[in-house]
Amino acid sequence: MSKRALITGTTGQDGAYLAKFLTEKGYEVYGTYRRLSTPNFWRLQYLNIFDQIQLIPCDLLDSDSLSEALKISNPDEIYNLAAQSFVGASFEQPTSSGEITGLGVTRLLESVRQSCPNARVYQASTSELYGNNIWAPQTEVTPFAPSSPYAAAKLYAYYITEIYRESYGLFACNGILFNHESPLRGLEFVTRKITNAVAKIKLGLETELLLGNMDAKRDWGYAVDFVKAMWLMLQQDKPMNFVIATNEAHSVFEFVEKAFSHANLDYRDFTISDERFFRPCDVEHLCGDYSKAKKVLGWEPEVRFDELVKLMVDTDLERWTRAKAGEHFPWDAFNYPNENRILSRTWKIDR
Ligand code: NAP
Ligand code: F7E
Repeated sequence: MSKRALITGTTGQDGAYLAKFLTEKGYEVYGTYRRLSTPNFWRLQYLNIFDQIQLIPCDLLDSDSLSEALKISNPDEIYNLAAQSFVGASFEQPTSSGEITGLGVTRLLESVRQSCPNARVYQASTSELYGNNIWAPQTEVTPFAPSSPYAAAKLYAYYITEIYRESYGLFACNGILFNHESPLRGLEFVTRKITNAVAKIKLGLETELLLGNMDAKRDWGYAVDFVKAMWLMLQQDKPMNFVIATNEAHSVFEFVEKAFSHANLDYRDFTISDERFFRPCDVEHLCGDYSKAKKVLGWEPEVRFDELVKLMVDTDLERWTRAKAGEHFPWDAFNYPNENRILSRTWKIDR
């Protein structure tokens, strides 16, 4: 009999790639989605797996819907990927970010404890937990020092996962994943914001790219590599936490330079620093040591920084070329508003 997996947040970047990965492994895949005024299944459609996933309406704010999702799916494995995942937005909506990204995990774990305590749980933890601490590269034992409402909510989620493991014997793992990107990344995150802008500029559809802190360094990997590590964690004999990273840090500036130069453009002609895109508090340098994952899971990243930048630029160029030619296909950028028109209290305008 095939294994059953429940993915919360299957409409997001990782949820879509993980759903594809598990479907290919022969799993029966159930995915939760939120009721929105406009449906958001483009990633599942883009990967051509929409028809292979059983969709369940569910919200991390709503315990009943979580219990129902567990009852319907009766899962062997649960991947909790749902979250308000954008650090910038967590400064604008600190309370709801805490409710969803922090307390939402308790709602899920409590439902698991009550209705399917033998299911294995993956919790999407993050390198943002390390914040601006002084130790690098970061490992599973590096102290945490969160620097945003998002990171504080994820810290709570990390510890409640530990507590349910220790107190009730749940098989629950924290995957401490460093930034991972792809052509399915949301447009508000810096990598995709850059590659989408490069493609538009190259095709004459845009003239500038406004950015905030370009000195920040991140350890950027490829989402397709990273979802495999989530699955590996749940195949072990006992539940453990793992850092998943590439052990290379690059600045936003380096990403910009490489993305423009891949399209034969000079970033200096188009890139503008804009106060509005600086965060009230930013994490300056993250770099992960994935030795434990390599040793225990046999996991290593396959796609590195240069290849990642190129594949993201190439995909956005191809999409805008197809869109210009009048083609319709599942995609997000066509409807995305110009970010410059968004007003936010975290943006430093005339204060
Ligand atoms: P993402 O693209 O933003 O996807 C987040 C998912 O959560 C979406 O499906 C979203 O649904 C869903 N969601 C949001 N609020 C919800 C709620 N109240 N109830 C139920 N579902 C809700 O994020 P991602 O990049 O795939 O990341 C997956 C997880 O890994 C997140 O928990 C994130 O915090 C964590 N993480 C990500 C990274 C990274 O670099 N990508 C690194 C470390 C950890 P809608 O589509 O309806 O919005
Ligand atoms: O920012 C700087 C920004 O929003 C990266 C999430 O998946 O990874 C992600 O969080 C850096 C920051 O990702 C702009 O200030 C400059 O220093 O792409 P980001 P993030 O904040 O690292 C972690 C691991 C997660 O867990 C999260 O869920 O880029 N930056 N200028 C900018 N960032 C954005 N978004 N937009 C700019 O214009």
